[in-house]
Amino acid sequence: IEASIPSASREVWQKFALKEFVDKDEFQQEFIRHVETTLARSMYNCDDLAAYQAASQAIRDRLIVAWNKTQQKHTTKDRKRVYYLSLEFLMGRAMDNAMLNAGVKDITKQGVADLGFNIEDLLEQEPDAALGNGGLGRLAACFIDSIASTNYPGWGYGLRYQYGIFKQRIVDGYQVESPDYWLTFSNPWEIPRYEIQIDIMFYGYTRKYTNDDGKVVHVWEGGEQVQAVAYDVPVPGYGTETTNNLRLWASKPTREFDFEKFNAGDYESSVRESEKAETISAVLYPNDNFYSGKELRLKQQYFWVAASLNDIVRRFKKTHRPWKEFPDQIAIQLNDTHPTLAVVELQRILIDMEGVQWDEAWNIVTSTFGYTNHTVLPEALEKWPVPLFQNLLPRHMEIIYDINLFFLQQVEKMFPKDRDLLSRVSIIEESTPQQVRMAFLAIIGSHKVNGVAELHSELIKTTIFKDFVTVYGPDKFMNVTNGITPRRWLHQANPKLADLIASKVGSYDYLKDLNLLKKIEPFAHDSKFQDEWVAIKKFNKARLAAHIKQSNGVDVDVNALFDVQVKRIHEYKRQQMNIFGVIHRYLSIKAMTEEEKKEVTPRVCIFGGKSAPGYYMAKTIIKLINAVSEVVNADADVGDLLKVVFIADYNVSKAEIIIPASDISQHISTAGTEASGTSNMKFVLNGGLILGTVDGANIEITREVGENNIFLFGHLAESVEDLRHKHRFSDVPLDPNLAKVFEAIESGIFGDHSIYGSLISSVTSSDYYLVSDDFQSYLDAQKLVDQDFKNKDTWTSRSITAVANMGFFSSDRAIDEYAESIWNIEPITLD
Ligand code: NTF
Repeated sequence: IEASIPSASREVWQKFALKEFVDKDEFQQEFIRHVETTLARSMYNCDDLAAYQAASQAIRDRLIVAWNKTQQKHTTKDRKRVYYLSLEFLMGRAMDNAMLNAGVKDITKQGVADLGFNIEDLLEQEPDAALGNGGLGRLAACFIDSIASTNYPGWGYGLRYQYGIFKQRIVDGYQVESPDYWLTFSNPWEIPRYEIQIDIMFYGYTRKYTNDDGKVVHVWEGGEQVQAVAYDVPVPGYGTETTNNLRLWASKPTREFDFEKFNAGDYESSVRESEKAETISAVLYPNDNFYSGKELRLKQQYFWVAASLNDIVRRFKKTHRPWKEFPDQIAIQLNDTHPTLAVVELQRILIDMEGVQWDEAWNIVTSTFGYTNHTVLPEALEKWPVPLFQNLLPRHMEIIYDINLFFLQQVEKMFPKDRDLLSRVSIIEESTPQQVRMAFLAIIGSHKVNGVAELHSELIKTTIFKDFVTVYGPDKFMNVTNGITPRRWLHQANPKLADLIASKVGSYDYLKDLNLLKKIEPFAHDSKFQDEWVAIKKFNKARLAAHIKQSNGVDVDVNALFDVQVKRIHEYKRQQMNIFGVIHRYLSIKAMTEEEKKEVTPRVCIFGGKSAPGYYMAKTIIKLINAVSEVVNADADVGDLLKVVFIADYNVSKAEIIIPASDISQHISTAGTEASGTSNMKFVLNGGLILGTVDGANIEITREVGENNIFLFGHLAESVEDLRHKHRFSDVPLDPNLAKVFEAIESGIFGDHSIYGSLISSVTSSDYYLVSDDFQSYLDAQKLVDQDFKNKDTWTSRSITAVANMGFFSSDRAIDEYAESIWNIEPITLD
């Protein structure tokens, strides 16, 4: 308020208020101004990189004007906001998206062309903002796009990692990681807020005393201090002025860093200490669906949560409302258990700093938070050892004990003498050492818990969170099926298909109301429409083929069936089953006569994805794919009937090229293990069909597009436990086709077979992921794919019908569901 300009001076401000560029001329003016001032260059010294920077500065300015208007509006309207806390935001590139959402793509494209540049080349200059591992991080990115596009007041809070997910190279068939230092050139898409600095404390000790009013007061003192600095990333909505905020925190040394050492003349070690502060937000942990229990990770979590809550609480206090109104103004969504400390931190702020009574505070806390679970895999569930926790966050540990005590007392009252139940639902696991179960804390601290697809939301109620359904009843648990933003995953990735669809829908309105896709269904059998549809798929395949030629040196035939599996490499996602299937196909072709070969549907099997650096089995799978690729692609007997390609360094930008080019994509997790999957939705939205298991969102995709338009196979989730049990307690014979595949590997045709020993024995011994059990069913489904692909017209009509029925999978729909049933917020449109 003190910084507000007195009314007498406002006239001048208003006279020169910034305007967004509206046409090509104005864009070019801005572009040149940025080349000459921001970049201190000229027309004699402007390469693609400089041109990208100037163009993005011009677009960024535009976003900032809209951002300012939005924030002012939201502050004045003073309505409830949502804060989406996610340790990952896998944003990808910003420029194309900003142009599309702001509606300036055409003028920018023309504008740079006149100035001597090609927009495509400029877009290629931008590094991906790869601040996430996989589905969870990309979901957060789609969600903030949808929150802005549907005009909800909402912010994202995350960490500004200096190093995003590592870059992957393939050397001698193996994954090699190198750091992703994405901030080499200044990042035009962020606004540093050096004035927003928040002190964050770690370690130290707690003590309590009784104050003059006879109240017990808890204090947390001593320990290490670092500072959180805010960086704001504007998030433009599509076809609306609404531009929301993604606030990312970076850690910096506090100004008073180690004064003692400094004064004692130990300058060097004092500076070294201060540098340690920056390591907190330096690097993204590269694990997907895996918990690794590192102290620095817990530090990241607390650092981010404490900074975000301090910010949220500060904003709330400016409104001078009573504390009990906090949940009427604020909803906070926990993206997985990573931000669960926020529950404890808010309780601590309320009781220790603001003097609110425990019960009132706890009411406020639980009304504020919602928790989304994204996995049932036991190895992914966060459990922090009590000693580590206690040492880093002593006051939080005390509060957790109290939360647990009150919770267990409540359970005890409802189910007297059920000691077993008490120990099963306790936040503290009685192991050595004891562990803090973060998911349990998140459930107890939230008013709603949701899974991310129907099957998954049922599974959490009957397996990992069963006892909590007993305690709270079923209404606390719900489903919100994931979604994807059609702006990036249709218009941006596949502009030609977006245009063709618009020509039948009558406008691009379907990008805001994806159910309008239904309007193309009547054209599923229209031969002219089919021809255009096929031509676009071919164009996209040629674009990918060119990429493959450049990166892998392999020629692939665009008329072949493009079969794609791109996602993080994980045993549960079963890339091993895919490559075993490829080997089976290779052996079959090798055994064919020339006459028989004429009947084969030519295929290009495309793989991509990163393995966690410490995940031995996943790395072995990558090695096998590359070994098979080398042999198959060089085999003259096979020629164009089969090619195998591993595309290195799969990321958001590569996904935008790969996904529109698929005929078939594989989503083949062991039933019950893939919570939802979201790339399955992206592939179908781009006219590819799915080969998949009855798992995650595949089930709902089947319901929407019809079972004729998807290839399903494999055992159902309900049989998985029995099958695993059988493997443990009796000899289950190996699938005979799989046995032949293993023989081939062991014969050494793909090189040193000892490399693959553990991969094979994991199937032959326990087969936890049921590769052998599902193998025949998988081969049968593949055979059907081969046959059906020959019938071009039917295939194309299935592709069109599938796309027409994908409306449900817009992340706009998912966000509306969260807004309505968890956050209780409403859109605010700018007048
Ligand atoms: C992932 N979970 C799931 O494995 C995917 O199935 C799902 O689509 C995405 O979340 C988004 O909901 C995780 O990454 C995590 F962290 F929970 F393991």
